[in-house]
Amino acid sequence: MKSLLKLVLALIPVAMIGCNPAKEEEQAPKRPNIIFIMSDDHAYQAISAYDDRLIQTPNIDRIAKMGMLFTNASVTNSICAPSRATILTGKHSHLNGKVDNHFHFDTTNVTFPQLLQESGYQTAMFGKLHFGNNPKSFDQFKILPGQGAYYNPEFITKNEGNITVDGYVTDIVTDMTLDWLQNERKAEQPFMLMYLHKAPHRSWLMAERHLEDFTTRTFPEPATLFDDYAGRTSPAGEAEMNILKHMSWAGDNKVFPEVMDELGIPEIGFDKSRYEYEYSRFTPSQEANFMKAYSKVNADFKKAYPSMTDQDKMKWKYQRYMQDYLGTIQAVDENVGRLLDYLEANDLMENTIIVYTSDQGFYLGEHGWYDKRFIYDESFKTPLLVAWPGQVKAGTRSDELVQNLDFAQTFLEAAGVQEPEDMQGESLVPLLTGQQEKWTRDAVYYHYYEYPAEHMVNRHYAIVTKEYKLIHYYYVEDQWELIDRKKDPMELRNVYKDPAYSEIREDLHKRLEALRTKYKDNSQISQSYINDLMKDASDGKVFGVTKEKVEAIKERRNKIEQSGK
Ligand code: SGN
Ligand code: CA
Repeated sequence: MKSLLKLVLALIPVAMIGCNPAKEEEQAPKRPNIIFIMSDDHAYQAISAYDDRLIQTPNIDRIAKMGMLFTNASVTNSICAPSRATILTGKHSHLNGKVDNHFHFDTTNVTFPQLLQESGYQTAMFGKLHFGNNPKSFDQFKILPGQGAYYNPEFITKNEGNITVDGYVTDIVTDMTLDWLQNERKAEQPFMLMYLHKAPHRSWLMAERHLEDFTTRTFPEPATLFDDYAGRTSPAGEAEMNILKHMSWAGDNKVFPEVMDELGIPEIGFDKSRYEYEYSRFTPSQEANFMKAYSKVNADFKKAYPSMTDQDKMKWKYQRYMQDYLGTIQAVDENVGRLLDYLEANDLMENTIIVYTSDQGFYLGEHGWYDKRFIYDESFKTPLLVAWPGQVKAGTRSDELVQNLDFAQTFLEAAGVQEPEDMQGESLVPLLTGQQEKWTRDAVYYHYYEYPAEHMVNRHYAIVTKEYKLIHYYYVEDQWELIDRKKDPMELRNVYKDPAYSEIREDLHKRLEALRTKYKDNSQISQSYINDLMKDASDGKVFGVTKEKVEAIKERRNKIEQSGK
């Protein structure tokens, strides 16, 4: 029945040819437009619809007010390009092949925009893709090369070659989006628009208009800012994403190099080429505004630094981090507001699905961290807000275990297009439209691969239920973690060896194996993805991975192999 409906809907554009459009509209349901808004590294802790302790995001919150907010949305692999590949293909990383940021996306993959375009949708993409190649099946695109830049950024475009646009990236991506809606959108076709922000990605350069306000704000600290990583297996303590130990004083915290020299502060965690790429792009007047705002910050820091303890430094860096990170989000929120206003003013709200999400979550000082990659909640989960006026009840919430894996099938079902059999997600349409009883998922699967790499987060895979996480750290480790999500929401205690959990542990092991079978993952496939990254790391081609680190990894690998695991 469902397939028949899909077939009928899919045939609509063909059937419409030569028909009286007015009559047609009366007879056939109009296929919805789809606007997919995604930011880069936007933590749900930094959206006021989830948590209003850090920032107010009234415009993003409008989407939640109009529709549904998901409290348990997660990603299958918490890193940028792999998340995007999963979104587009509806497949886990090991099947679409994009397991890390390092290698290019395989464009022979079938993607949902391709299927929508073939079925009569007009498609457009603006902003960050990060694939190493161009998006396929888009009628229009203007994308940032790689990570892109915050100021006066370059774009790779479908029709104009490579261009550089003056201004601030979040505003520009929105200008391009609105311009497309106004001037290129075809009224006779439904559209699928991907509006993809670079912000709030590192190195957190906010718009000039927010500098004064945000560089003087103070934010509450998370309870686990001083986590000592005891109580878990070794990967948490080995990761290089601690705010005090790894966040760069200059590139991230905006301490002027001359101040660092004067105070004798050695730089840490610093990718000089990225810093230069971002900071060399300012116009003189942009630079002057930056200097003005950060001169005050630097002057205060210079006075305070000599008497600062490590604890004080951590607190100071956390505040600096939050000021800049949240400053970039203020512009995202304003620009989402511009888009929503446009849709309202142009009668486009009624038949449009609007999604707001991030490519993954992010640590805002929890566990002392920034960045993502781990399966602990702040980076495993991701914000997800969906409006679809007329279909989704306003102001609703869902705590179901949904994933970025589900978008492709959700959009295909909404558009009445048959999903390919090998897609691995589940359409969210039942949850969105109040048919909760059709949703049966009780666990999700996760697999992170990018190691060795910047931040040095070990490879791991896991099963997550509403109550537990069972995590296997493998490759340079062979360690298991069991987290009781209800009793230990801050995820500080591994209870894997606690006899009180033995039955739960055994049950989760079985369910994890069943999930790996269901999703067609196994250790042979993982192994096939290990060698290429290790080779590039050995050749010095992976940022943050020194020769010494490679040697240490090889040694640990030998031990594991000798033990037969
Ligand atoms: C850059 C960042 C890292 C970040 C990766 C991946 N360093 O390399 O901190 O983990 O991107 O981010 S930076 O100094 O260059 O900003 S992702 O969102 O693209 O996956
Ligand atoms: Ca990201």
